[in-house]
Amino acid sequence: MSEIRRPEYGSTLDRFLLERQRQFPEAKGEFTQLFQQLALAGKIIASRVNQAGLAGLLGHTGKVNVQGETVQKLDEFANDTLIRAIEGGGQVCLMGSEENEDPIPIPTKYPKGRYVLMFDPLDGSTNIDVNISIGTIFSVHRRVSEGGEPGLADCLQPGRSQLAAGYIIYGSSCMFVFTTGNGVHGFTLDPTVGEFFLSHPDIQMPERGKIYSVNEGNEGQWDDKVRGWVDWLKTPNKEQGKPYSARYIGTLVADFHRTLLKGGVFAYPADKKNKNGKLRLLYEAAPMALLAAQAGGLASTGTQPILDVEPTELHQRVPLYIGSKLDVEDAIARVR
Ligand code: FBP
Repeated sequence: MSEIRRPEYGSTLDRFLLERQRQFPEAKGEFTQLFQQLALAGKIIASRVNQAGLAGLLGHTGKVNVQGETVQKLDEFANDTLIRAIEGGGQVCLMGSEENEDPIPIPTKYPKGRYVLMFDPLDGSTNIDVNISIGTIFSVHRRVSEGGEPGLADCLQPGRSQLAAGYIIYGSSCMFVFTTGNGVHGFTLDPTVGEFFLSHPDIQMPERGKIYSVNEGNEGQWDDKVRGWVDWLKTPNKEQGKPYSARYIGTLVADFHRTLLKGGVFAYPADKKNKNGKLRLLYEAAPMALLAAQAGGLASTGTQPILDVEPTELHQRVPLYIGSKLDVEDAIARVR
């Protein structure tokens, strides 16, 4: 019987962050601490997601959030967990969440830091109760306002000025995937140890894929160009490696995670119902766009790079085309 090979454990998340920190002699460790708190929040949320059916955490709270969506119990739990994990650390001066209408101030009893944290506490709400992968998405900026209290302007920064972005996916395994502007790295949680270990160093997105991912149930709302582009992806063409295969999970984090590793294109176009698409710029599209760019991919609204969109509202939505560079370029050429 062949010997069971002990899994190769890469570096722990903490060790990886400390090694990165050493590359910046002026660093004070705030960034490292911020990531450690995000990881802690991720572990707590992962443990509740795993036991949701037993812990009475399935179903909704009866409340409706600023997006007009019914708030799921796990949405609320994840939101509270992130706020509590971050607010007392002293690295962040302001937060913005999908679940909160206004920016979230740091209680006066805690010190304020230099960073602004935007997050979608639990992405994929429609998949929570049916045991399909969901996730937490985050984006980190540096405070831009000087003196006094930080404000909305500190949240409304373009994607290109993100210092870091990432997500924690709660799926068949829990993974923490992020970039600090130096490549995209994936860590897998070993729940028996309670540690994230480096499992996917320096992820590179394939330049072209074979998968397209879009909610075709919205086809009736699309304009002719979007419909034409999706039909083109489905039309057999040997030279072009078509038709592409359809995959759609309905959780941005999960559809993006697959696209990051396997290539292809994910899209949530604008349509007659959602004039600006459905996904939110600051804590969904922009963080994913930074990850895509750092992994050699691309992200666009169809007319401009997501990273260049100047935000005007905390919860503004944008059309999103994201994935392999050549596939997104094909999309832009056809939907623009
Ligand atoms: P939230 O669950 O955080 O509100 O995110 C929106 C989302 O669920 C994305 O994860 C996903 O890509 C999209 O909406 C699915 O929308 P639809 O059900 O219209 O296809």
